[in-house]
Amino acid sequence: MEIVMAKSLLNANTQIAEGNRSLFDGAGVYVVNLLGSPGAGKTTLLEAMLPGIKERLRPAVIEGDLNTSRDADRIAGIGVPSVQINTGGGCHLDANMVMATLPSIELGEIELLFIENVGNLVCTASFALGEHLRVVVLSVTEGDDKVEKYLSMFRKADAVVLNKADLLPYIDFDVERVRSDLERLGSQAPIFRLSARTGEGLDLFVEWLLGRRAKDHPERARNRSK
Ligand SMILES: Nc1nc2c(ncn2[C@@H]2O[C@H](COP(=O)(O)OP(=O)(O)O)[C@@H](O)[C@H]2O)c(=O)[nH]1
Ligand SMILES: [Mg+2]
Repeated sequence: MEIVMAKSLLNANTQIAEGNRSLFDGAGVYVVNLLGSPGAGKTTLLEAMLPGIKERLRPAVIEGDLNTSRDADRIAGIGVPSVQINTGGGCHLDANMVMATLPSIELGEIELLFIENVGNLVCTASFALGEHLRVVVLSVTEGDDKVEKYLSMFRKADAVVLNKADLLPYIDFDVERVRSDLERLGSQAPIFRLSARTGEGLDLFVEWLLGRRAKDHPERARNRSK
């Protein structure tokens, strides 16, 4: 019984996510679901990337959090439109929450939308939001064994950001282990080793991200880029 209910819940979510995706596609908005543990550096990564990105495209951010609007405030602080979704304790965003937020975002005015999911490597993996790309942020302080432990999350990742690379000299973290664990999963996801704090390695990731947008939406990327 529980399994049947969980399945129909996920099916309903998938349908709403497909509706969101059509809206995004119709408006020419490329959407990135940013996932990872609490404290992995998702918001810091956005703060580091967005000043450069907004010189080239019009971005916006949906921030998912259990209770506060702290992350949305941080994004607004760098002059990028941001909307907060509070899940009221729920451990993941779902497509319905994103749909309910869309009236407060001018889709016609933006080209790139980041959705920072609730910090969690488990249930966030199961709920599509209508995104084009899934990026998992794994910080080196979390340990190099996480790919094997959170298979579903990493299997669905289109890219893995290994954040806090500035701390690598101080801790035991085997980057090759992450690479080989991903390969064993059959994942094609590129790994971007970077530091959102120092900016080391950030440009490569941003260029890859904007390149994926141009590849997935060639017409719109050409017509709507400034
Ligand atoms: N040393 C270091 N600290 C970082 C880096 N990125 C984020 N942090 C710190 O990690 C903590 C959590 O970052 P935050 O962006 O709020 O994580 P989130 O919960 O994933 O959004 C903060 O204290 C950040 O300053 C990094 O690249 N290097
Ligand atoms: Mg955050």
